[in-house]
Amino acid sequence: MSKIKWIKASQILDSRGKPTIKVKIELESGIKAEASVPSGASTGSREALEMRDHVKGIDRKSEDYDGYGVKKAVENVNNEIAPDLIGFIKKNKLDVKDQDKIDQFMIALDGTPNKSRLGANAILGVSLACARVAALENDIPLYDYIAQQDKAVCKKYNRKYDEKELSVRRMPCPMANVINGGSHAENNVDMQEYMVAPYGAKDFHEAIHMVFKVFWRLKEALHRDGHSTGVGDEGGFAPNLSSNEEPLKYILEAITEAKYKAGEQVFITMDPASSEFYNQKEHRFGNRYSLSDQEDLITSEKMIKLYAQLLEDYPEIFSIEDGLAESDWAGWMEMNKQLGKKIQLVGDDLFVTNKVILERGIKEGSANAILIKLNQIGTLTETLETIAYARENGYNIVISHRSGETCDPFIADLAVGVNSGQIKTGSICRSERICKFNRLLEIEDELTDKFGKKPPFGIY
Ligand code: 2PG
Ligand code: MG
Repeated sequence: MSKIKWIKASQILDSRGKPTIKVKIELESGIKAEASVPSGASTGSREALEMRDHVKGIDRKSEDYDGYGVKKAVENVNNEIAPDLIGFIKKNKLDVKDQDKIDQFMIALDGTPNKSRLGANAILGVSLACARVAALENDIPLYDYIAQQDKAVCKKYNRKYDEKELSVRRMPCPMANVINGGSHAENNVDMQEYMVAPYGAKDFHEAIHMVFKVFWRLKEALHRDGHSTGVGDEGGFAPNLSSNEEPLKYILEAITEAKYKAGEQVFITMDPASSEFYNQKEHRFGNRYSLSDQEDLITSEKMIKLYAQLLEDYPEIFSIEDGLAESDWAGWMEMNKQLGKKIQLVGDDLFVTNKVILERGIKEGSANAILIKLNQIGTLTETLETIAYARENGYNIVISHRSGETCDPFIADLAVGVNSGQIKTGSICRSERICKFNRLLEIEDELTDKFGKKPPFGIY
């Protein structure tokens, strides 16, 4: 394995037109790779720090890119991380496939608990570029390289590793976000994501075809009723609707029109992203959630009741993510007690891909699944550590994009590499979402050619 020749970061734009980081890397063998970092809008407050150039106290509009620039993070890669990491690798006779040591070095170099000195975006760009170039140098697909790293992480941290299941690559079922609301769209729907998930598909190709059918039948239904079919940040439609329940009616209609059995072949999943409509300061007897179709602010108990009612009315709902806010730990415990046996309850803002925070959730019985976003924690190794811990504790894993994306399909390989069984990467619209689906279609073909049969699909 050859040594790293150079690492170089630059500022590019994400799918919202806001700056983000791209990192390029070249090995002495001449092999090159690159990785780009995504960015969230409804971010959890405990996420690792995404470094932006905004100077506190200065009017944003007077700054380059309204203060959203990532030049400081780029400089941190080019002036500090790159030279120091290359020196560290040389000195310790390591090479680029020592992912764990590379990531641990950057964590120590940063020296803060949330990567706030160098920026999680700077560190993650380097971490992912190293993984990709190491896979290329080894001449193996990125998903196989990630699977090797997964196994190594399990060994290092003494986590359970199911050889039989994890040595065979599995395709994830997509959760496709066909109606966007909340902070991902300019409409009046409070809840952020209404998704379709074809868990009943036999393989990934069929799953995408099912999503296609439902997406287009949905567009026709919305158009028929005079609703806008313009799309939101993640490529789902973003119409103004009369309630937070109406998207479910439309999706159900679209599934039926597409000639699929809802709740058997195609399911509904939701991400209300409720931290976004949770009022930290409001007290009034614990009434803190504000939904525009409710008369007043409501309590966690009332929120749970609303979900329980939705599940009665729409038994096709398979999964709810961030049904309660990131700080509402007591509410989560109660929600999991009441609903956790019936559906998948996914912690996103609640856990922020952080193993230490997940430990609390597991102790308290907060949820039964975790959303995994690389940039919430900031290195590949830490992400794999959280996945291994979640898996060992019987949690379902959902690999996720961010609402601000690039055309880097890294998460497609990550989902296959760790056999997550599920991936959330937007609707089948907008290239930054489609490129992940296209990569997964390609991976399924590759695995089918290699083994002479389709790989397993979905949750195991
Ligand atoms: C979420 C994500 C991705 P964001 O809440 O799950 O859909 O949104 O990247 O804006 O945090
Ligand atoms: Mg979420």
